[in-house]
Amino acid sequence: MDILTLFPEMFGPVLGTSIPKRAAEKGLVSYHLTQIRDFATDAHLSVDDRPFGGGPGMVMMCPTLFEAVEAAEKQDPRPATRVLLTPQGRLFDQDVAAELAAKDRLLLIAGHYEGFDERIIDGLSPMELSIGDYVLSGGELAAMVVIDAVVRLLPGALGAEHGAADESFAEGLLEYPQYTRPREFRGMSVPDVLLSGNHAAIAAWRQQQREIRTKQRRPDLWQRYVDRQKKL
Ligand code: 6GU
Repeated sequence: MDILTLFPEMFGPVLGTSIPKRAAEKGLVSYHLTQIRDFATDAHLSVDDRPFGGGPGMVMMCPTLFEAVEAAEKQDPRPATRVLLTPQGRLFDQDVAAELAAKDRLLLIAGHYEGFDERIIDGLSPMELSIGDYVLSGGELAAMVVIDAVVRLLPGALGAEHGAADESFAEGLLEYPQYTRPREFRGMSVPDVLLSGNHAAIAAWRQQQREIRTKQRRPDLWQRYVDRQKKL
């Protein structure tokens, strides 16, 4: 997996912790960071400039980014699926994560500043992804969100006891409430059914809780779930 960024130092702690770190240690993925500024072509090492036509902010320039992408892609003969992080992109969700997890090789481009010269989109034809309807200072955090969600779907990334298949969103429903010791805490107790040892009753309760929660909290997900069930 290639990551092109002006702030490679932001990625170290995330890729070096927890599941992303373990996945790399297991050889399921490797991370190659490219500093976009290393490919600046002018004396000032410019990566961005003022927008033609005026307006606020700075725009990521074509030459540096094209050079960086081409240099990174040359390091590996497999063609890369290019992903550009931008609030203009398709909304990232679990389905997109699964789609990306199935790709041979990913190349993520995290920009900073107001935006990208449109010829970056036209010339590199990346998949454009947004992680939600809010504004971040740059694509770096978004790239890390995408990496984490994708890497944990790689076969073997999670322990055998914990598959990614039966998680929230995999089936389109939110998770059921969880409890652990102690049975009684500050006057709050654990639902009796979970202590009953009746596995069928527990499964039924959990499914009911998932449905109630999804209906109440995420009517959008509930509608999609109902529509999917109808088709099956
Ligand atoms: Cl991908 N980039 C930026 N800059 N802001 C965002 C985003 C991406 N997704 C949501 N907000």
